[in-house]
Amino acid sequence: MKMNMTMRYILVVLGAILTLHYILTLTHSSYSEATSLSSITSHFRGSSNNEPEKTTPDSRPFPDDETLSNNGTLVYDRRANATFVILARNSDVDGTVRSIREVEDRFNRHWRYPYVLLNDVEWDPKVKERLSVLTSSRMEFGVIPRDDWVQPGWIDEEKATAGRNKMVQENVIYGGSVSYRNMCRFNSGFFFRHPLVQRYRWYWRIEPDVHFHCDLNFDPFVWMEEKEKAYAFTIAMYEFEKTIPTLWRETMDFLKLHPEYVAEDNAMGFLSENGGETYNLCHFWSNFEIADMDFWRSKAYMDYFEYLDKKGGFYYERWGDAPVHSLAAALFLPKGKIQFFDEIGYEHNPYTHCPQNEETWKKGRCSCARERSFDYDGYSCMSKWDRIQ
Ligand SMILES: Nc1nc2c(ncn2[C@@H]2O[C@H](COP(=O)(O)OP(=O)(O)OP(=O)(O)O)[C@@H](O)[C@H]2O)c(=O)[nH]1
Ligand SMILES: [Mg+2]
Repeated sequence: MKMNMTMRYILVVLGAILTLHYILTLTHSSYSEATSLSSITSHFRGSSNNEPEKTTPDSRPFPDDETLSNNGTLVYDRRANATFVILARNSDVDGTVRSIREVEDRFNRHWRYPYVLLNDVEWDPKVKERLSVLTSSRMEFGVIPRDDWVQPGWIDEEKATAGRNKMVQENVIYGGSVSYRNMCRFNSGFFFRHPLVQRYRWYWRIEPDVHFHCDLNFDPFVWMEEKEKAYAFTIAMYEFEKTIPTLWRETMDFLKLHPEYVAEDNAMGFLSENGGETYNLCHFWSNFEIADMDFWRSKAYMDYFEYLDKKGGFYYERWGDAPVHSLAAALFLPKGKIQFFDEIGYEHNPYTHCPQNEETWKKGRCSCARERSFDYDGYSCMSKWDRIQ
């Protein structure tokens, strides 16, 4: 009899609890969510790998036209397979710190794209430490294989020395430097094949001691991918003719061998005043580049680089990666795949590109003076770019 009373008591209490639970579930959605079976069991499963990475409010992009989808919600989870690439020496550490700090502040703290740093010698651990603290993004340090950097054995050293001496006499900047030539050849034909870079499709080249003057309110990698662009620049100018006396002729000879590589709607009008007979020396300033490495890895570009490399002009003359990249992009790509980014305020001593569009300049909170932008300086090639748009 006593057992029966106890049982009855327990059943009444249980019934009351269940009724209360049922009423709360119907009337309070937050109570219902908190006590649902899936919510309770998720505590034991741990967080799923498929969940999008949580971002702090601070790491979200600005809600502007580009980042808002049609229904007004933030779209910040689309990413490109992209990286920053920085070639630097250990002695460039302070300038590299300054560049990365600005990249982070103006853009990458929202997007968290990784960095690949490349060097022709081992990285100093102190340099790695100085650079790693600047970002929560992945940062990898690579050493360049020796054969991708040093002057190849088949270069005639006597001829190369004579070429350098001549340039020193003519006061050509870096005219006597072999390491500068190594750097130009590496940037022309090897950086995109480095094992640490190989896994990415898009890159943004950064140099030590450059400046980014504006907040970037959109992701240029995703934008370029969506618009099917392949190469982007902010500054275009004339090359020193003494560094590339035979580059145009060699390029035209290559095109005779491979007319199939020339794009139909190309940008020859940017490079030449006479339909290709002579080169006007205009090129994109390659210390800033955002580009699709599938282009550099294409058969057209690789054949072109191999052809130029065998001619030896990286050492007998002082061919820069800027004119080499520019000639290839302007001739092998339809001009619509090349993008001038007015939005990106950029400075590499002594020139600055500052957004000319006033709204862009304001929205980007730019620290550069619009009227001092290099765009229409006498030494700029922007007017040659404009005329083919
Ligand atoms: N590891 C390494 N990096 C180099 C070497 N020479 C140049 N670089 C890097 O290559 C890039 C281009 O070199 P710069 O010396 O800036 O050449 P530049 O931009 O034509 O000339 P500046 O007006 O002096 O900046 C920079 O990121 C340098 O840090 C080198 O010998 N070793
Ligand atoms: Mg530089």
